Amino acid sequence: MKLERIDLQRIKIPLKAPFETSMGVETHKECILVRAYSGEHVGFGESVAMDVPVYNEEDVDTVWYMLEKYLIPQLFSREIEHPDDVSRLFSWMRRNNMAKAALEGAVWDVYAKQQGISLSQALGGTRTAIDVGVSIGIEPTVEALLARVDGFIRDGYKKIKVKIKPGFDVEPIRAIRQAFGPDVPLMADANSAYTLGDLELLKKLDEFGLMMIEQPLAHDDIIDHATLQRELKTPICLDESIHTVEDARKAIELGSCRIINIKIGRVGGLTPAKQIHDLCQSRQIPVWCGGMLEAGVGRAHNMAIASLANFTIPGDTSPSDRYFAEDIITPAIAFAKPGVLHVPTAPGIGVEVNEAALLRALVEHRSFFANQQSTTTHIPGW
Ligand code: OSB
Ligand code: MG
Repeated sequence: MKLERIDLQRIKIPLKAPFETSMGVETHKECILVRAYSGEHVGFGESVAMDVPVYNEEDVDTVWYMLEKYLIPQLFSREIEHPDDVSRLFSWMRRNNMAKAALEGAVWDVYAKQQGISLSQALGGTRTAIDVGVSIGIEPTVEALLARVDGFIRDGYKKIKVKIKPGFDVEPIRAIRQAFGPDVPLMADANSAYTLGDLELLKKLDEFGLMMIEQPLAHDDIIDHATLQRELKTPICLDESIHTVEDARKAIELGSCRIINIKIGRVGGLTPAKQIHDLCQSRQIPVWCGGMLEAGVGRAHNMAIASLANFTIPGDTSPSDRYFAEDIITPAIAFAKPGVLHVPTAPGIGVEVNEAALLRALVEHRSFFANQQSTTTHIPGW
């Protein structure tokens, strides 16, 4: 496969409502769309880095920089046989997984379009429909949170995830259980807000029968999580701590978690995401697809990976209208029936970019051409 041109488009769209976590508050979705041109086909990718580096080390500008300086020139320098080659090609670069994933995802899409198959099929997905949950940010009051939960339960979401932080944890979880009963599939995500010093408090959450607690401890920890998991009945799910298939293997072997949240961007692309899925499947660790408040292109990629067999837990990949008044794809991603999305079957990501909506969101655009390489960047080993 030869790529002739790559476009980067920085976009910014308002969120319907602010999204607060223990890391901060988001009011807009800002990201980079990638278009990869090969022959008559165009593949799309979307970077999931946030506007500030609070979730991982990347932000929107570092993604642009890494793409422009290293990753695009390197992709132009080689003909690739298969999208699996891309993450291998980029493996010399430490981290910057979201930058790598944005470009790798666009190559996967163009590859699937060339083959005339859906991205789900190209990845070996077996599900035609996926169950989805919702991730609810920290609300100003417990009452406001209960109103949100009520609405999402009525909408049919298959998993309710609530963000917690010190001072907003046991009380809101207890209130949800009291209001909606023990059967609501409920979990909490702490985004690394606690330490082992909070053990007694975290143990209190055991009484609420949560599906799991996501990333309670430090973003770079798997040791203390293993200690904590031994003390808790509630399964721990790791998010921030898992960047590679090796991270996943070590966390599983240490007993740091019983579930893994897979985010394509966090792990550097669809190929590594699939590898982590396969490892977890072989170790009987269920996985689910996390979210980064993606716009439609990233959301379509998430649906494709979530169609793999071991994605047995509903993911955070809610429909477009949970986040945006206007998404940048058409048709917007919507429930086929309450709590269920149909995996697109058209070639590639199976959704079209709504160019008019994209122009309304566009902040910056740049095209790179394979035959106009001016860079002399030295890439080790290349
Ligand atoms: O920890 O899963 C997380 C959003 C941004 C950064 C980190 C996380 C999240 C979410 C939102 O929980 C998931 C979504 O609805 O996309
Ligand atoms: Mg999380």
